[in-house]
Amino acid sequence: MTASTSNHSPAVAGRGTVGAPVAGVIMGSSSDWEIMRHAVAMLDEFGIPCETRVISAHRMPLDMAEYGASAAKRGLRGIIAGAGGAAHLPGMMAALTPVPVYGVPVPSRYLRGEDSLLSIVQMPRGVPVATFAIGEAGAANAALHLIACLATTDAALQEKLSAFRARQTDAARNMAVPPPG
Ligand code: RP5
Repeated sequence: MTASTSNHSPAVAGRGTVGAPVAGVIMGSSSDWEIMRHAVAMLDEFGIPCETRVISAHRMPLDMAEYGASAAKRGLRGIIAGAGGAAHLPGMMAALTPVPVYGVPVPSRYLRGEDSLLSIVQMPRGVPVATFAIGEAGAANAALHLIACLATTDAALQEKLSAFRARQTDAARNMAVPPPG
């Protein structure tokens, strides 16, 4: 797999420099980009070609339906969907496609993203959305989870993931706090 472009405009449709995108990163508004860019950065780090799009569930319902209907045919293996407030996008996307959907609750202005989290995580039985933490960590972890799924059939990617984990372990082992006094 090849590294995708580093052009981080939220309106960019395709990021993979070579090969078709295997991951979609979609969000309800350009205002979600500050959170969702952490998913794209992680996919970039692992060389996963991805595409990004703003698709608002309530403002662009027909575009949302079209994206969902074409996702599998276009070769997407996972869709990371972020939204804030009454966050319908991940659940609706999961209803529109068999491609796994990874939901990222974006912090909202008044309820700090607790509304987004509950909107995404409380899917009724039968149409799952894998739901991650509110904010940047959730966006990065959604990408890592998608990468882990892809790595089950890609030994080279599995090695990259193991190396990533090992670096985190080393960094934690080297952490220090100031001495007493
Ligand atoms: C949701 O409403 C978006 O996902 C975003 O988190 C929130 C605010 O959208 P904007 O008013 O910034 O476009 O649809």
